[in-house]
Amino acid sequence: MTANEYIKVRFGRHMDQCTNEEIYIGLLEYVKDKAKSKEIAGGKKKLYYISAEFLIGKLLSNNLINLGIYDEVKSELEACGKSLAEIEEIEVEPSLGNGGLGRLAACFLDSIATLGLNGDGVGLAYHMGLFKQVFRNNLQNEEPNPWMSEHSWMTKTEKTYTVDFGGFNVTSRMYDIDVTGYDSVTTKLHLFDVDTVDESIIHDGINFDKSQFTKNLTLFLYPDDSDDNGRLLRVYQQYFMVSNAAQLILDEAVEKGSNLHDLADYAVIQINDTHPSMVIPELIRLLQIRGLTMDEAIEVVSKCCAYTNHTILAEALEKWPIHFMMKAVPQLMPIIRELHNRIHIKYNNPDVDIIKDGLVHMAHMDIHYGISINGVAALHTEILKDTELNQFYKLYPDKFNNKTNGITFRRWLLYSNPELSKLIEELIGPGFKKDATELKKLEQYMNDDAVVQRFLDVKNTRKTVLKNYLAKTQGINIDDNSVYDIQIKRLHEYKRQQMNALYVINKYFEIKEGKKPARPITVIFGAKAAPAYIIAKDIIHLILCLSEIIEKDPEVSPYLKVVMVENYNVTLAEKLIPACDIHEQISLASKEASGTSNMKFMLNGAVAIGTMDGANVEMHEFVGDDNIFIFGEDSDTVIKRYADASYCSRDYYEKDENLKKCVDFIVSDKMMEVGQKENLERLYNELLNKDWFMTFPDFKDYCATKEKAYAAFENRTEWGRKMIKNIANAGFFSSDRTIEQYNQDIWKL
Ligand code: 26W
Repeated sequence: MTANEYIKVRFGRHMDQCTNEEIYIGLLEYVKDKAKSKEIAGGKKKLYYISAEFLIGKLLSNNLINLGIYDEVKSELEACGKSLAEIEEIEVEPSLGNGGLGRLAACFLDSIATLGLNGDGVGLAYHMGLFKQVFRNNLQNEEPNPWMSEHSWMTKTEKTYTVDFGGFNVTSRMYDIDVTGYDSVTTKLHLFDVDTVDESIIHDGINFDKSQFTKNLTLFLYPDDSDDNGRLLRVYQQYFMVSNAAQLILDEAVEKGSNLHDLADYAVIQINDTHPSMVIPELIRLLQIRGLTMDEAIEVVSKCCAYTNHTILAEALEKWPIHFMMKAVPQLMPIIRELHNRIHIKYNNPDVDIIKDGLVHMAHMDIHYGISINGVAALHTEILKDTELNQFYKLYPDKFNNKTNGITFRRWLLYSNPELSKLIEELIGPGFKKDATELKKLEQYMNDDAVVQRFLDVKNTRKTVLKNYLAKTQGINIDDNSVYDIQIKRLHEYKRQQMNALYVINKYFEIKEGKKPARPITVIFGAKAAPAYIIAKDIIHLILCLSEIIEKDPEVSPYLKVVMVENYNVTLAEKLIPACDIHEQISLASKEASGTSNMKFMLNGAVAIGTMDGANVEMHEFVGDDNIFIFGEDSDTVIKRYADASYCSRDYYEKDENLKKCVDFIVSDKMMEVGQKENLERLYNELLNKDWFMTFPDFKDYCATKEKAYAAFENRTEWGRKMIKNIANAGFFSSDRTIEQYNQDIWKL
């Protein structure tokens, strides 16, 4: 049955007589049916990828591509005078993630299904997901972001479990989303929810009663954790997630014939950061209930679990107070104590204890009672081994391994950039769609100026697409002849959006002083700040104020524009990345575990300005000095400076006239006219007295390197060669490669 025929049966009308909403609903159901008829991945052993985030993005086009019916449906729509792009606008993006970690989980699911591996995702069905970002008076406001509706990709299942908390229990329900592999089998994303969740307890933006756990359990992703009730709710959420996962894992294993002593032959569990770590004691608890001794249960579980670390920031390594655990999940504490005691006796080393100073160190539990611990880029894994987790590395050198992140090329090339995809296919054939390393063949065209011009043409096409999209959706007008310089990622001081903003101030002064750039510059930011992260919100305020000042200044606005897109999400990323000329990967060396937008940009022919951090290091290795703009201090220098506590931002400020001028501008009269005194002064003082992520030492080199990049951009043919070099070497960063490595080294499916 074609989509057209399906819709005719469903609505009793031909497609051209249907509204866009009806067509969307029709296509959703049509695709869900098609997915159901595909073969489901099978096999004795199954991977459970447990994650608090799955930033899956819109699914209609993605599924059409993976099921091989994208062109067919697109033509059917066009024949009725409809466009797929318009229909897609009806779909609401589920915001079930913050950033990299959640998007990585989504890319991994795509690759797992595409490679035909037997692996499912397990997470939570947050009703509101992450907040929706709205700008008012140059400030971020947070609003609820509802995405569930009667017509959604989730399918209600009959599976329900009882989850016990201290003093009460809830009944969960499992919802499934089919994960369509590209020309392959399907797998599942299982999202758990409770019927008692009550959206009506939300008031004033995203506030709600944090103590009513049955009503708020799956209401929001990462509810505000600035107070104890918010933090406690996180524990409830995490336990709810893993208790459901553990019950599902045991049920499925038993169904396939496991006697539970041999669970490791049936299940392997990837713990995505520490949010699902309680799955370890929960499985041990459930196995004991099902008849295993404590010794047996610990031994079995220790063979099933693997942990991925996604950050070296100390504050993100979760440690839960014992009194939280006693309140929310008292049944786990005796088990965690037992796990702790065994380690304490065995190693007699407080550094590797699980319980310390009344806190349960989740990562420590994962490392002792798991088969593997991995970092997400080569440098990151080395830093874990050498410093952050060195004590553990000494105990278990064989457990440590690296799995450099990757991205799915289906979404980030075939779908997001069909023009580029088509050009590549014309040049090297379709093989790259299944084997990303074939992109390397593009290097043979680097000296063919006619081909180089075609890559530049594709980029220009995509720049115009972005221009039109931003005009239509956000009322923002950009000049598509300008250079697009883009930084999109969670707002965090270590990612150093503030350094980019300081550069904008520097450029503003230069233009004021008559030094005009060769071509207009459009600096684009996209970022949400965690609601309780004050300085991050101040940085957003700074950027929005700069945008307004520059826009209103006729001397500067023809040459410089600052754009902060509202409510940055996957859908916006899909438009921004193909259009980008220069992308900013300017984290303080040693702090960005990997970064994954850097890979998406590279694949789409943008050139990076970056520090030697995260996966940038590997990108640099592939493309060489001429095709990436590296600047700043290296991770050894930074780590040393933290260790000897020798950094004083004021010294840099006082010695560097230009830096001082830019920093002072934050609290200038001009800024005060459009901004809030309190926010701007707070940010100014933070930089001057702390600058914990060391923007000042890198500032000068950063400015000089940006000038170099902008100058290089003016030699269009040479720039085109850089673009091709980047695309040709992006193959390594396919998540298919990453997943193959996980499977070979850890999962062994
Ligand atoms: C306190 C709980 C917590 C802490 C950190 C929740 C969520 C986070 C982040 C959102 C974690 C995250 O997204 N990390 C990113 O993971 C990516 C995938 O591995 C990496 O590419 C990024 O470098 C890393 O910041």
